[in-house]
Amino acid sequence: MAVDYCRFPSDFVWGVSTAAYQVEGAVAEDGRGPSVWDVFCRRPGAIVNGQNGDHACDHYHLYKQDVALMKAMGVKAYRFSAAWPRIFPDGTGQINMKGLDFYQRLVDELLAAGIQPWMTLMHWDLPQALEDRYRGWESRQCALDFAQYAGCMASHFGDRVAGIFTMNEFICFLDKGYGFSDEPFAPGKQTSRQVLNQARHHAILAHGLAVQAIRAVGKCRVGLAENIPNCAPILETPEHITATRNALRELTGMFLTPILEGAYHPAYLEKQAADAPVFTDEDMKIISSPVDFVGLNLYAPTYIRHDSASPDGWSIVKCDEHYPRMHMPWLTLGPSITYWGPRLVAELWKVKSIFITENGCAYPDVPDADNKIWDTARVMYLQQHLIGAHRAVSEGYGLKGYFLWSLMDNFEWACGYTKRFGLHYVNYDTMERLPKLSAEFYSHIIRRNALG
Ligand code: GBH
Repeated sequence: MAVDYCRFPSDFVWGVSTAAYQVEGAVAEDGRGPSVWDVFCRRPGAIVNGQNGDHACDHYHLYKQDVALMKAMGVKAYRFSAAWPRIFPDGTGQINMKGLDFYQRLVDELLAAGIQPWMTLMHWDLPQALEDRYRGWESRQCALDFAQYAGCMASHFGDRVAGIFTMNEFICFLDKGYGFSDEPFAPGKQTSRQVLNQARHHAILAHGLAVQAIRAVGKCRVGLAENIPNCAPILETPEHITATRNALRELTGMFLTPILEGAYHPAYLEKQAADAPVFTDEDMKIISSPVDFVGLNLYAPTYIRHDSASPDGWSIVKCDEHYPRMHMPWLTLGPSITYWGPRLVAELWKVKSIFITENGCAYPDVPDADNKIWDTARVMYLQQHLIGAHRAVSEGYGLKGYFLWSLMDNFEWACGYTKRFGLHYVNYDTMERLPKLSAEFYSHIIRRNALG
């Protein structure tokens, strides 16, 4: 008799994730307004091969098929994002009912299939109107407008979705969009440290105001999805573990730390000095409005060691060019992050309910002569990360669910369609979806609710 290897609790949430701009397409349909990504993709050199999300996976039209793919795998939850410019084409003002209807149809389809809908409100596709009107997150008004959008979504979907994530990954629409990365993202502008820090403040304030707006409607659970630096100790000794905990708290000192503690990390304010954001005590109270859960997007490790020579007591151990990685320059392989992420967040901030909201990898998949994709490397990546997740569950660190990135290959931002993260291979000429070996692997795990 086979013995179960790493059994999960019966209510563990097995899900898959996507994001609006990466899968929907139909960018000019049913009254959707442009987002900063639509405009950024038009900029020469911004995206590999000059690609864009105009058609993406055509999920806007093929969503029924996509829900059927999830159902076939036995997936229990779908985390998708709503496109703000579909709901408010102008950023604010008049609701576009046709945009709202799309998400109602999608949610109908999910509920009919017995799949929990989880909605993200902001996965980087800010309405271009707000960039034009007041330079997006540079303006405090953006936080107020986001809260209004959040309240609107909660009133229409609050009693139909399992949970709402306000924001996905602050750094990607702030630092990377405001000139502080080698790989720029939309809106692709060059700003100063001070402008960036103030925009970061407005974005976490927007999160807090959105939590309050969603609570005011009173129907659903709310949290956020963040890509904290995935700190893991170089060895599991008490001193390296303590160093790692301190490192995480400081490295996310401008995002998750203030959200969960109500104050910026002192080292952040100190290091930014004259460029530090301007804020009030009242802002910090709003920012730290209690959340029901924290979502972690976990891909690649940041190794930390205890370092008595450093003023902080820790330092980062870099992965060099020989270190194993998947098909993205930054995607180094460190599967213990699915353990350390939940554990450190639970220890630092006493968070009781944690979700891994993204985990997955790119691989240059090619269908064979029989149209099969034997993505053994992705299966290996997932298998190893699920061992870490199981360890977090079994040691009681509040890990309630796992959303795999992604249901299918999709528009991988600045990399266009050249990077494939899906459990399903998408043929972009025909829009056909082919389940890869990894889809079968994930389905098997979900059905057994165990790793073996
Ligand atoms: C997720 O972001 C996104 O939520 C999702 O939309 C995306 O498709 C998926 O990952 C795969 O990329 O630029 O050198 O600072 C995680 C992406 C990767 C963003 C690491 C920040 C830091 C590398 N993160 N990246 S660098």
